[in-house]
Amino acid sequence: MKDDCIFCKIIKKESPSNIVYEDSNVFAFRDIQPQAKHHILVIPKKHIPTITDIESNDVYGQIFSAIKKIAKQEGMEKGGYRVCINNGPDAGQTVFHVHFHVIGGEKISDKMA
Ligand code: DGP
Repeated sequence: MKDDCIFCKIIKKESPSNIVYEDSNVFAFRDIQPQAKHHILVIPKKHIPTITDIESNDVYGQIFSAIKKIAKQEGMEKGGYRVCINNGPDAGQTVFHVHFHVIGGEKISDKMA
């Protein structure tokens, strides 16, 4: 945990969030600026700044297992959804605690950039 990280504060419930899912390694909550009907941020509980800093592939397994459950829970399984990561400042990463955007619940733009 990093004291000045907003997502660490959200995990610790020191800052409020709309929680969608939680297990021992993964936390998920609704994005404050949704880009579609459903826009959920799925994050490792461990503070890792960027995907470049991920040292164990276990993190990806834990995250994608959670995403699969969340998609079912949110009713996005059938229609599909987008999973994206902004990695680093050029890609628009603004919060330096790894987060996977899960976006769907409606037809979304096919533009990736
Ligand atoms: P990115 O640009 O990929 O780093 O995305 C950061 C996302 O995090 C952005 O879509 C807005 C969201 N966000 C930032 N601060 C908060 C917060 O305090 N609460 C919630 N729910 N979302 C936040």
